[in-house]
Amino acid sequence: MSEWDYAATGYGGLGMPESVEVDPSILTEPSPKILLMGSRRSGKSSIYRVLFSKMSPHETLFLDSTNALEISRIANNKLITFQIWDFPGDFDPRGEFQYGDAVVGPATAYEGTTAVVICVDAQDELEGSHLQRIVDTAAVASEVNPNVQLHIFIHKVDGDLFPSEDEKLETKTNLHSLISDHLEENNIHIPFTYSLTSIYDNSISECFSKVVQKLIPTYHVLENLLNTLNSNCNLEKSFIFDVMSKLYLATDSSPVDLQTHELCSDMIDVVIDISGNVFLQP
Ligand SMILES: Nc1nc2c(ncn2[C@@H]2O[C@H](COP(=O)(O)OP(=O)(O)O)[C@@H](O)[C@H]2O)c(=O)[nH]1
Ligand SMILES: [Mg+2]
Repeated sequence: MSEWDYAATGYGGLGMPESVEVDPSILTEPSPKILLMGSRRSGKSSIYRVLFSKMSPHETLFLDSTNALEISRIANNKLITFQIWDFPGDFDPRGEFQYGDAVVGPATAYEGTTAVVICVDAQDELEGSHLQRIVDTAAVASEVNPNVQLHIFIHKVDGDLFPSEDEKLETKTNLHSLISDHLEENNIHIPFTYSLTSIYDNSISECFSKVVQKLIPTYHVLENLLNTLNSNCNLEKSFIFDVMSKLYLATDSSPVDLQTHELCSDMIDVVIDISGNVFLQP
């Protein structure tokens, strides 16, 4: 299999088995990690499966809950090479946990190039215990690794509860101040990014792209190259996409609007469909 082939191990690519195989050798690999944390049913596994195993959003309704840590390798190309750690909801961020026969502690989880994505269910009340878990995660992650990147996904901003952008922005403002006040009270001064996400639209792909971009050491070089490309070729906007996951790895320095991103994403599907048909012709 070439480095450009889809290779999310544990799934063996585009299949949808029930669980991801345990492979303790993954713990010693130096690749960057994205840790998916957050309360039970907040949507962590759905995000992973929609983005990386091509599960349709509606199929996630039938996902079993995750009982133990699941780690998958994503290795689509040289820039998109990382591990995704999908945690069970009741995980204690300060404690040790079992991965196969290995016991993994915070030092292993948060060390190296690591992004922590904490999912918060926007359709549910944020309970005190969940708020405390966010604070504990931030505290222990930054103790172990001051360079850890922390992201809050205010997730499930779709359906009847969010008929317009106004409701989404109001929820974001409320949760942002609730979480940052709580961090402040606990003397934790670490920057978080806050994003509004849903698996039912392009927002999850857009926001996850930004998480991945921060793990790419050459991101600013790519950004500058795209700026030069735009001015030399008179382009309005340019992206570098990973075709398999449809995440964008880089874009020029002008702001991204969701519609342009969505259009590019749809065009990738068209190109894949057409090229599939062309190459399948005898
Ligand atoms: N409305 C809505 N439901 C979602 C979204 N993401 C996940 N879900 C649902 O949330 C439930 C729990 O998802 P799951 O991924 O198992 O949560 P986990 O326990 O955090 O891994 C499932 O029924 C999903 O269909 C979303 O963006 N919007
Ligand atoms: Mg899960």
